Amino acid sequence: MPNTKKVAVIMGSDSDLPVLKNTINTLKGFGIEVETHIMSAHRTPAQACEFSSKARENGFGVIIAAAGKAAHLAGVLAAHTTLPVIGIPIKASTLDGLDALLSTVQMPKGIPVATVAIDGADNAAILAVQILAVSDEGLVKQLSEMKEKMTAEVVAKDQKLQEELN
Ligand code: RP5
Repeated sequence: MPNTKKVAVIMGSDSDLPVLKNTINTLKGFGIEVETHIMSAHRTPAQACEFSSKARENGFGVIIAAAGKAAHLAGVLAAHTTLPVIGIPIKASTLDGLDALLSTVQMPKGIPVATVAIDGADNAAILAVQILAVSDEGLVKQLSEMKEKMTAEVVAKDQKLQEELN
């Protein structure tokens, strides 16, 4: 059955957008419908909770949440939904994103957040596609093609290296 679910891309601030553009573009490359919002766990907590509480009935399959510093956005969204939530810790402070990584990944038992690398915009999108692909063979095909392309690129780079060195 083809995927009809949307992916929500939520960021804590417009300053996160440069990183999130990769997430949005990668999702769109797979033909996924994306809805993007700025919502903050701290500055607009009511809006964030309202969005997450209604996300499933509003047709979303996955929520991606990106935030920097004391990054509570992904956790707060996860607290209000049964949808899978993917967290992207953003490098936005003098601590180089380690603050956001720990805030996002160290969730208490019962409220998981699937946390990708600091600024891991592409992997967040690919993981969301893999979740939706559980019930969509078209997405499975696209993911397989992406992996085959990556493999071919690395093999070509290795061949070039051998030619240069030998
Ligand atoms: C976080 O604080 C945001 O997600 C952003 O990464 C960081 C800085 O936000 P601004 O001060 O640039 O709005 O909540």
